[in-house]
Amino acid sequence: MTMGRSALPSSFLWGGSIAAHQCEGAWDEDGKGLSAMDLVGVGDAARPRPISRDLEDGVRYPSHTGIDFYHRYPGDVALLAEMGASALRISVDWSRIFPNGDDERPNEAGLRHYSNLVDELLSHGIEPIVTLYHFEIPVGVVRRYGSWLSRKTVDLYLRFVDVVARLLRGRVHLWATFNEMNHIDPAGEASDTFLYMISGLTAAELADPASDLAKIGYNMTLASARAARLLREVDAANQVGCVFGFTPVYPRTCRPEDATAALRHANRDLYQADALCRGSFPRHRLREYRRLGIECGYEQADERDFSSGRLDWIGVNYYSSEVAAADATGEEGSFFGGLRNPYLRQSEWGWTIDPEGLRYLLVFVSRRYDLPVIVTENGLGAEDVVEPDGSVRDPYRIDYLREHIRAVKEAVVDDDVDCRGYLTWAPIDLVSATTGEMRKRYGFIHVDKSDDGSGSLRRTRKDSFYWFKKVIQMNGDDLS
Ligand code: BGP
Repeated sequence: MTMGRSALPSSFLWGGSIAAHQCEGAWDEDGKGLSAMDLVGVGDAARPRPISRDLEDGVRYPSHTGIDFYHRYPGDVALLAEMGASALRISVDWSRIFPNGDDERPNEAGLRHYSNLVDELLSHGIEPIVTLYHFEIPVGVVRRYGSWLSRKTVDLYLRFVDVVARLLRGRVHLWATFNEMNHIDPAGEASDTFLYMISGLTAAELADPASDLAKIGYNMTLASARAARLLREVDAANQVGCVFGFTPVYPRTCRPEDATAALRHANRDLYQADALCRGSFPRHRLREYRRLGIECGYEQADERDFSSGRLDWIGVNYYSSEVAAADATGEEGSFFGGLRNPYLRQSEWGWTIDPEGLRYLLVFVSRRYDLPVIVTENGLGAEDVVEPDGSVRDPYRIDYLREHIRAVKEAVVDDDVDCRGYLTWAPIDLVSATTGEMRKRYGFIHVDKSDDGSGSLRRTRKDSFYWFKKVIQMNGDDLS
C-alpha cells in the first residue's frame, strides 16, 4: 500500500442511493398509478416476498407507506446535507409520471414532485443522480403490453425518459438508465423476486422461460442504449450511466476446472454491460442463443442504437462475492447463489461480507470497460437497537463501511481505477427490496418504523452518521 494523504480526487462524490418504491410511500397520492412493487408484501431472509395479483385486504404492502419520504424529503435532505453528502442517487417512479405507462399526457403533480425534490437537493449543494428505472414499472405496462417482452415497452419507457430529461434539463447531469437489469439473466440470480422486481412478471407467467428472459434482457438493453442517446440529445452535458449489481466470483480451488467455472459464472450476466459499455451487442451471446434455440428479438438495425448509446460511466452496486466450483451440486450456498466462502463472514441475511471483493470488482470493471466508475450502492443490512436515550450504536456498520472505503481507495491509488464516487445503500433506513422488511436497516439515519408498519417515523442520527460526516470532511483520508 502506497497510500498517502488526499488519496481521492477533490471532486469525489460522497453520499447515498435510495429508490422511490422503497422510501416514498404516498403510493396513491397526487395521481400516482399502481406500480408492480405496490403489489408485493413482506417476506424475510427465508421467505420470499408474497406477490398479489390484485390488491388484497389484510396484506401489508410496504411501498404504500415506505418511510414517507414523499412528504418528509425536505427534512431528510437537510439531514443528509448536515452529514456533508455531496450526492444523492434517487429514482423517478414511472407510475408517478405516467400512471398507466401509456397515458396521453404526463401527470403534472408527479413532475412537480421530482422537480421540487431536485431543487431541494441543489439548494443544499447535493448533486442529484437520477435513476430512471429502479424496479418501478407501472402495472398497466405489464398487463397491457407484457412488460419488457414487448418492444412497445421500449417506446413507452423512452417517452417517460424524454419527459423527465426535459423536466430536469440543466439541473441533473448524472443519469442512470436502469438499476440492476442484469439480475434478469436465466443462469444467474433471476430468482422469482428479482424477475418480478425487474419486470413485474412472475415465473409462472413466462410461457418459454429461456426465450422470455432473453427477450426481457435484450429489450431493456436496447432501451438503455436508446435512452442514453436521447438524454445526450436533450442536453449534451448529460453523463449517462447504467447501474449493475455485480459480484466477483472466485474459484473454490486453483484446479483449472474451478477457475473456468468461476469465469463462466462471472460472465453469465455481463452481456448487457458489455453491450452498453462497448457499443455493440456481444456476438458470443447471439451464438449462444442460436445454439439453444432462443429468440431474443435481436435485429441487425439495432446495432446503430448500441453504437450511439454507449455509456459515459458505469455504476457498480456491490454487496457480496461468490464462489464457484466445477463439481458443485446442491451444496449450501450464499444468498447470491454461489457456494459458501470459508474465509468470509456473512450478514444476518446471508450476504457474504468481502471488502477486498470491492477492490477486485473495481479493477475488473475498469479494465474491462475503461470507463469512469461510481460505486452506486454498498452497505450492510443489519438490525439496530435504539438505546433508552434514543441513540443508535452501530459499530458493525462503521467497520463494514470503513473496510469497503479502504478498498475503494486502494483501487484508486494503487490500481489507477477512475472511481468518481462512493454512494452507500442507503443513507437512511428504508424498506428492503428483497424482503420488504424495515428490520434490515442500512442507514446513517434511523427511521422509527417496524415491520408491522407501526412507528412514529421519527428520524435519529446513528453513530455512523457522525463517523461518515468526518469521513466526508476528510475526503476519505481519515477512516478512524
Ligand atoms: C439492490 C437494490 C436496492 C437495495 C439493495 C439492498 O439489489 O438495487 O434496491 O434494496 O439491493 O437489498 P435489500 O434491500 O434487499 O437488503
